[in-house]
Amino acid sequence: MNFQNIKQVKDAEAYLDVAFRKSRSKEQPKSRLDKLTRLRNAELSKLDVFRNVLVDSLQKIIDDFPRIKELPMFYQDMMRNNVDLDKYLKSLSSIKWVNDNVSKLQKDCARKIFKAESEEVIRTSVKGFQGRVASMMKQINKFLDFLEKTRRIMKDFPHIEEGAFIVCLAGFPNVGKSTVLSKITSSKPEIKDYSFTTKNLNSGFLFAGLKKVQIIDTPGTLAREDKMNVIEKMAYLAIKLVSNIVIFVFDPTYRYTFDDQVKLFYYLKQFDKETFVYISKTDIADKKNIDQVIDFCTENELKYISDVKDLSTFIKKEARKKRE
Ligand SMILES: Nc1nc2c(ncn2[C@@H]2O[C@H](COP(=O)(O)OP(=O)(O)OP(=O)(O)O)[C@@H](O)[C@H]2O)c(=O)[nH]1
Ligand SMILES: [Mg+2]
Repeated sequence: MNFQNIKQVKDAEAYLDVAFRKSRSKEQPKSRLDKLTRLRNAELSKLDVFRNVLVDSLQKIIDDFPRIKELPMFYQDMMRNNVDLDKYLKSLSSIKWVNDNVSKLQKDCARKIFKAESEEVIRTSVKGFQGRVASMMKQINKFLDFLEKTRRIMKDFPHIEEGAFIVCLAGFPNVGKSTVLSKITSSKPEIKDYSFTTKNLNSGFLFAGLKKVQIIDTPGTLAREDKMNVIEKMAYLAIKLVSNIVIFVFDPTYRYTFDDQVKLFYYLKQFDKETFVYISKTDIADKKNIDQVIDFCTENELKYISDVKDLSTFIKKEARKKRE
């Protein structure tokens, strides 16, 4: 899925401006018809262009935004997690409402123009039509604005590569997940020495032979089910719905305690994914802390790795295994 192709949603005035401009610039063929007939023809064709331009651009918005139920489960949950879905549906149906009405009003107006026996009737009919359309567009401005905000959220949803072997990096904030991603793929995530640097799902790729491997760097989470925020939920969705394996990044410098990290490790077990431990920051951590993490892994028969090159090799091996 790639939501980056959804076009920017503009405000009501912008759509009206384009429709007016294009209808005004519609050239009228020279003719020897009388003045009233010429005006009638001119207004009818302008009306047509106006309707077509407006309805087409609004329809593009409706077509661009996906129907939730048609999305893969991961994106359905991402939408539920990040977007007010009632308002989303209401926004799209309000645009459809305008489109249906513009077409209806245009037909009514065209009928009046056909029958009109004076220039004044033609002009007032057109004005009345334009006034109604402008007022409907004004009514949906808040929905257009909402959809534009939604588009900006959706465009940051990660693209999940179909058929790829998906690895999620999980763990507490600041443990070094994004650092791992930057070292084993060409991705350049933001890396900072404070917690909650990553606020979205970053991802990068590597190859295990011909098999594509997608590494997803999730935001740090805190193993607190009751107070989970939207960003933490996003991390869990990726683990639960798209990952083949999880690499739990364990930080032995203990900015977050050993016990807390173990608690999170067990919390992630609920997603029932094969989980391996990567011990980060072995260059600066106390040896006794590193040993404590190693002991924990050994006691629980967990595969652990503490060198980033070994991690990359291990992931490739797992990806190849899944293909067989
Ligand atoms: N010395 C050393 N520092 C590291 C290592 N891995 C990460 N760091 C540092 O730890 C800090 C946090 O690293 P990040 O990779 O941003 O951590 P994160 O887990 O992605 O953090 P969040 O996005 O907040 O969850 C940064 O200052 C990194 O430079 C490591 O192996 N050795
Ligand atoms: Mg990060």
